[in-house]
Amino acid sequence: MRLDKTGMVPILVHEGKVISDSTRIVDYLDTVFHDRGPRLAPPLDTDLGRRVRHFRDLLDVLPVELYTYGTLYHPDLTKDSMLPEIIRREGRKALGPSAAQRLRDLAAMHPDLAEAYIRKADRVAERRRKREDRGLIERILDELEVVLDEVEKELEERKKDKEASGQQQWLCGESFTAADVTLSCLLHRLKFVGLTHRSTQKRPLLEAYYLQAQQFAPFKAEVMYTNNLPYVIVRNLPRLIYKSAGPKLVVWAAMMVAVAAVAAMVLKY
Ligand SMILES: N[C@@H](CCC(=O)N[C@@H](CS)C(=O)NCC(=O)O)C(=O)O
Repeated sequence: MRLDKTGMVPILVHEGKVISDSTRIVDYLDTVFHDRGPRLAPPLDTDLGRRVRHFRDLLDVLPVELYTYGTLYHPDLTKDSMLPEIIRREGRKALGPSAAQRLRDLAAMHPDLAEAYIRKADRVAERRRKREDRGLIERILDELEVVLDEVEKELEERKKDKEASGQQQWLCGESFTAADVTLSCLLHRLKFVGLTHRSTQKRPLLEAYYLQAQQFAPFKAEVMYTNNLPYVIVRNLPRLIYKSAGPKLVVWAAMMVAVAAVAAMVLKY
């Protein structure tokens, strides 16, 4: 909330600069680290650059948050979700009226941020109404399919390019661009929430694209694990313990591990 008064994530902090919104973050990284590889957003006076802009405009505005949380309230719209029912139930609870109350409590605890917390609390009810609106969720999923149909058509062009050049292709050309950042992460999220029957399952080139993304080293390293719930929980455990029990418990746990490790070495276990 201190970093961005809208209280939305993701936020990037780099060398004291605060950048929010994933589109702006990708543009920032592309500018600052432009010498590290092909541009994520190539210049607009090239075919590649124009294509990337077109597909970013189309994909970056998709309501991913609503696909994720809307389907928590309407699980029958999903198939083979990777979210167990207990997590869905807890998710619905966490997003309910208690969320607004928590934000109001935080407003009271942090007077300097009170206005931002109250504004966010006011948004909670509106967002809940949207998530519960089955007609709306069905409509945005239908709209998603229209966009994915256009993506599938574009991938047909890339397939021809690949046949002609023998080079591996992404959505807009040979390099992995900002449009691919959005598309690969979107497909991964749709898989997580159980929406492959509306995306990759009925579009063979999109399916092949998703498989290719999963083999792509940066995706493998940074994104792949996000769908692995047990791993995500274990990875976040120290932070969760720290948040709920404070630093003391973490220090104690670290000391116990250190003592156990020394004992194991001494006793040659
Ligand atoms: N277009 C934004 C969307 C970000 C977004 O939807 N963030 C959600 C992630 S769950 C969020 O922070 N929601 C909290 C809120 O709306 O208060 C982006 O790509 O950065």
